[in-house]
Amino acid sequence: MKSIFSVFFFLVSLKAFGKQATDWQLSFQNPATDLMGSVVGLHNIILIVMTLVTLFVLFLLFYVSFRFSAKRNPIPSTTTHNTVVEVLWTAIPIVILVVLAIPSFKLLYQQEKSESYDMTVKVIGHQWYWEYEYPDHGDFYFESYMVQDADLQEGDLRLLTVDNPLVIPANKNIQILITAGDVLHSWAVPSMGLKTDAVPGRLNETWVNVKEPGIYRGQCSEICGTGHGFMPVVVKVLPESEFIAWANEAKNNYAINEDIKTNETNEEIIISQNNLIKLEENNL
Ligand SMILES: [Cu+2]
Repeated sequence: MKSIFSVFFFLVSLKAFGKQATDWQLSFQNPATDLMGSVVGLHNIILIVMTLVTLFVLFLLFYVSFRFSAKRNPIPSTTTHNTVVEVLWTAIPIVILVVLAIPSFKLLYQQEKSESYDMTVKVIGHQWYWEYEYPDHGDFYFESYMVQDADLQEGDLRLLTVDNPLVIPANKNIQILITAGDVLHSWAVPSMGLKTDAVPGRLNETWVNVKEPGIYRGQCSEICGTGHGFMPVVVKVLPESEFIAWANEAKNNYAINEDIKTNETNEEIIISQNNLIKLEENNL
């Protein structure tokens, strides 16, 4: 028995490592945001309530099977109604549901919006990669593809590594706008408590404030075709100063929508993979 407990605690302690799913992980990943802390808190409350309810019902089942078996209760009662008991078994579950609904709705609203935002990023799901836009930092955008098995470097996580992660600063309220270019996707990072559907033609909103810099991982969580399992989400959280440096560099490295606007002759359009396409003037 003791060894079972020690294995259990070893497995529980494993989840303290990393900001992604780990082997033999039990329960949630460590919360990276206050929001995820609240999600775990609500989960724990509901788990306790439902365990108590289940145990109570189980006890009743065993009790009636024992107490009112044919052997112990040869002449059954013919009672069919009991108003007090019927009111109780209707009212008590309603009270339990209302009590659970209050923190649950509070959390739903909290997940949807923050009071103020320091910056916005836009996430667009495609078959089968993510696209990230930075409207507040020069309106550049780039695409985030999974790194194929053959190209993985030492230490890279298979199916959870991308060429260009989403980069955001730590300890900032970041508005995340989510949509899709083709079919339904869902942008999910478990340790941040985020899972928002990416719906074509609709702009969904969520937000995040990550406390610690690091690499956080998630996956597309809405089945979107054959590549569904191959479009991981990787979020790199940097201290603010490093983020600003990154954004300045990224503005030059990645496609710059501004160029399209400011280029009067429209001779060059930079596409997202940094290839220059020369377009004939009469084609435009
Ligand atoms: Cu998808």
